[in-house]
Amino acid sequence: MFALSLVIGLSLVASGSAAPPPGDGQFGIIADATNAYLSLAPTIPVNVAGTNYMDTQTLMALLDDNGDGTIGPGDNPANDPLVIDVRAADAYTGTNTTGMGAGHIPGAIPITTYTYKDIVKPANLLYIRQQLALHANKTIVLACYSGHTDKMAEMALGAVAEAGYFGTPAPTITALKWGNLGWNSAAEPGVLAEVTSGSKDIYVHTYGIETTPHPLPAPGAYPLINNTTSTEPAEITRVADDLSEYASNPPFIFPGTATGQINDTNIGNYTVVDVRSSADYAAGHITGAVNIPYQQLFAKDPGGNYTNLLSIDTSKPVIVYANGQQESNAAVIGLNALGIRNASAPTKGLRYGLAAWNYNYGMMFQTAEEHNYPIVTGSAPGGLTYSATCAGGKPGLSLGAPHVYWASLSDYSAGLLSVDWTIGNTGNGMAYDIDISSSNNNNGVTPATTLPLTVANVMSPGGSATVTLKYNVPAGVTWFHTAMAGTATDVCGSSYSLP
Ligand SMILES: [Ca+2]
Ligand SMILES: [Ca+2]
Repeated sequence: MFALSLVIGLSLVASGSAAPPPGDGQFGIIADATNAYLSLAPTIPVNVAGTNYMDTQTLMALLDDNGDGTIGPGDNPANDPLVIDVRAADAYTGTNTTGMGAGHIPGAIPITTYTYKDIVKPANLLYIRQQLALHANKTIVLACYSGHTDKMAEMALGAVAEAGYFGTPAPTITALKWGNLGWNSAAEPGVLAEVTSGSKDIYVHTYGIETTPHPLPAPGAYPLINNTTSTEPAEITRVADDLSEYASNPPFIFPGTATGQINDTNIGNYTVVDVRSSADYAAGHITGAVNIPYQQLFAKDPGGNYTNLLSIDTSKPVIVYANGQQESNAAVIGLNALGIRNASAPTKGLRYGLAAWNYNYGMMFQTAEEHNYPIVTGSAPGGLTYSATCAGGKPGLSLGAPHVYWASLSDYSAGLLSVDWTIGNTGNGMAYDIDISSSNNNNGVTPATTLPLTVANVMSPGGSATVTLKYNVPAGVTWFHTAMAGTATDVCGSSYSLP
């Protein structure tokens, strides 16, 4: 809890000031955070080249330090990363009855809403901060079914982290290669079964490939990104990526001839972006596709402009593809977050990548690196406990001089007083989830605004946010004393109170 109080004199009467114009610069903030995250991604020399993965053997070695094949007694928790399972609840608990999940990696936590799409919602981020605080190894490994949807969660969380959400240094954020399928085939037998059985044919085509290069068109205008009035880079990025997780769902479009699918004859209705390397593009690409390698998508040109992003023709629906689907799943999060999409259709990836478009040109459905590492069932993380000390900086909340006014003649007649409060973070650590929970006043004044009232989801040191509270002021009252109480959390996920 924090408590803030001031005396309000009603002699001060003024009109409300307009909010500052939002939106300027939000594009650059989101693009830079996304690019910063992609620039961290190590190269892994397999069919997910250029994307950021931890393979299952590496994770097993971290969890099973003594190499006895089990995870628990005798192993050292100090180097364990925070594993976040982003599958549905029944896959995590092992109660799924249709064969899409038999349990989870020991120690892995579920996010509270059990969907990768909600990874950057405040409630999940609080849980992640609390859990990360317990881990000495500040590495987050996201794990889904088969290593596809976790790439969407990874891009969103990674960009938010690079925008400063967790403070400095940002935690390392990666995804588990092949997800729970690679960890234990019993944990997710569905995905590869559908492509290694007779149903494989419905995913594999021999649609057109060409080697003719297509230059990028002239760059278009910057989309206006105006999702939040916050000036915090972490919050601007968080809101954009949170919206994109839903706008992009599902993140792919199937090749095929059914309604809503793409094929040889209708591909010209789309802007197709090949995000593989220039060498891969030169060797053969989808007819009409332009080429922007994945890790250059969000980069500035030497002149400081986002030429690659703006060169994507959004007058038609945009399709992004690579050899597999991992890169496109990640890319669509960043592209839709930035408004790089057709006005009536979100940007999508190609389901299973080039391999599904033309089997001869992709690297499709090769035997996954499957293991039978231990899994556990039930709703608990699996018996592993962590107890590192979180040593992040602490926020310090302050109350700025209020702006007091009657917002309208009708408010004046009703005795409804408006007060703009500016709440700042004067500490040396990030503040989160800042709410005003109650307002206590004398002279018969009561709060008219419903409390709790959210002040901000994220506030960096030196940052501030303004909220308006309205008060019922009885006739004849010329001054009153007001005290507010509120709550906030810190980078460790602990509740914070002012001294
Ligand atoms: Ca360990
Ligand atoms: Ca062991």
